[in-house]
Amino acid sequence: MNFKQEFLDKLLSAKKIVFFTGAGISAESNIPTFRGKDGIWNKMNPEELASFDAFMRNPDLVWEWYQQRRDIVHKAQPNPGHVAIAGLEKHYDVTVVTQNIDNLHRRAGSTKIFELHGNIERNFCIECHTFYNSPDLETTNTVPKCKKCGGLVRPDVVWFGEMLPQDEFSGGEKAAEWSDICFVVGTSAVVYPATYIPMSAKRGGSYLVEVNIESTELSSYVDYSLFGKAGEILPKILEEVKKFKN
Ligand code: BV8
Ligand code: ZN
Repeated sequence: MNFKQEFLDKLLSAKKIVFFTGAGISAESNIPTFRGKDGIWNKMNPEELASFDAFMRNPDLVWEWYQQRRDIVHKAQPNPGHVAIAGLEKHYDVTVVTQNIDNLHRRAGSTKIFELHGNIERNFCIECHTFYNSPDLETTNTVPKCKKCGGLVRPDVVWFGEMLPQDEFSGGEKAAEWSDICFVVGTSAVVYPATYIPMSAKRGGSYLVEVNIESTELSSYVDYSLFGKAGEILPKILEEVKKFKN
């Protein structure tokens, strides 16, 4: 793959790099995306399941949907895209700001991660906020009850209409603002306020690089678009870096 010289120059001089990622980076780990042709939301619209109202209306249905997704995540492995991002930590100050709840960046070895939309492996009681990691819950398909107070236990993910965890969002935003390069990988860039992150990077003077199999809402806004699979492109970027950084 031949990268344009301007990008290679940026890679050479950069110190801080941010990866803003979405479901597309986990597609090659066989985790379905949200809005793609195989998207999980093609079969239903997100507000139907990924909202507190939906959970209160039908807790067993929403819990079962997350249980199914957790099973997929447990079978999934980090792919070369996740691994390349972790590998770049040897050469740069790398921060991952992800919309994904699948824990694959952490499992790939990334150490600085802001999870804007929570993590499917964590759950909490809606009454007393006791936290439960998935393995501590008997994995039934009916919503678990809190061992302390009997309240309903929900996934620790950000549903539509819910605030993002403030520390995660502001931490990700600050990393983006101070970054030299901000990669936008595998996201349709339609969900807010998450999509403000790459915009903060641009405002902070960062060089914006999009990695996606197709153009998105952000494509006209980035400095450089790399069309292709994240699992193929990101390892090639790591190879380039190794040429001049070793
Ligand atoms: C908020 C966690 C307000 C749960 C998710 C009506 C009511 C309430 C709010 C709204 C509303 N209308 C609009 C809003 C705002 C709403 C929003 O942005 N809606 C969108 C749909 C318009 N936002 C919210 O509700 C947020 N909260 O606004 O609160 C508020 C304010 C103050 C006080 C109180 C409240 C909360 C948003 C978070 C929702 N939770 N997930 C769960 O996962 O179940 S969002 C969900 O979408 C995932 O997190 C996902 O990551 C995210 C974004 O999707 P993508 O990651 O981009 O995935 P997608 O499938 O779309 O795209 C995949 C891309 O990858 C594609 O571009 C594809 O081409 C590419 N690709 C595919 N394969 C590859 C690839 N690229 C590279 N390589 C490949 N191999
Ligand atoms: Zn409780």
